[in-house]
Amino acid sequence: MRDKIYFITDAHLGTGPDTAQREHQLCQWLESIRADARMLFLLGDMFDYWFTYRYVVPRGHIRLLGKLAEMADDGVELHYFLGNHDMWLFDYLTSEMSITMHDDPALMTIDGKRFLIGHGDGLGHLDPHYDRLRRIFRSRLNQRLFSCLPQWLTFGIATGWSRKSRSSHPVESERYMGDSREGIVLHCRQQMMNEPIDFCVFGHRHTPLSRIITADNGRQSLYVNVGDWLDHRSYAVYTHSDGLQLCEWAFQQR
Ligand SMILES: [Mn+2]
Repeated sequence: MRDKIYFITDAHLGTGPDTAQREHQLCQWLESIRADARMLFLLGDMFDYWFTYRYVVPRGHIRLLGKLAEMADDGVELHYFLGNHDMWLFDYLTSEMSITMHDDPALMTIDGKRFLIGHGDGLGHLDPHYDRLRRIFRSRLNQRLFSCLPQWLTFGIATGWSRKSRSSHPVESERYMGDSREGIVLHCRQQMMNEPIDFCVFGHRHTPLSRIITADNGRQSLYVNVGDWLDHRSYAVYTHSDGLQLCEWAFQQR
């Protein structure tokens, strides 16, 4: 029966020596949920870099794309929240496999529960430098200009940038810094002031986490960070009977 809602995030396909293996395992996991998935939420940065041009798309990732297309054809409702590495997907996944794209976090009612779902970058406005960068990257005019540059150049810039941003991230950023210092949690707690939210589900932090968060007005919500498919092979699943569970995929061939 199709009654489960799955969340997956941050596979960063295209980077690291094990990228082909990660993609293969991701496809195995997708195959394992295919029969009981009602909805699948991809929370962003599934690709380490992507830019959809008007007539061409980047090489690679065809197994994942094929599997997602199969699932869409099976009737699974697919949603993609743009990450900071793949915000230039534009309408590609929508036109190929009817995936609903989300530029920003969204509040959705599923099974009578209120879900706040998103990737998670730039939330809480803790870093003005990043806010500026995000505006530049998301500007339609800049995107149009970027698409006019030769592709060998733009892919060189983007993959170099991506490698640099990863190596400059200190290990401490893995640690949970507390409810008032995590941008995503700050954002969730602000939203909870406006209305009750049952579940906040995000990615971007690369650290699986499930904890109750409390807004200043006393409202509580379950915050789940789905982790990543880079180091953790973690995912989240919601069912009516068990609520929202954070899981790690155990597979034989690892
Ligand atoms: Mn991210």
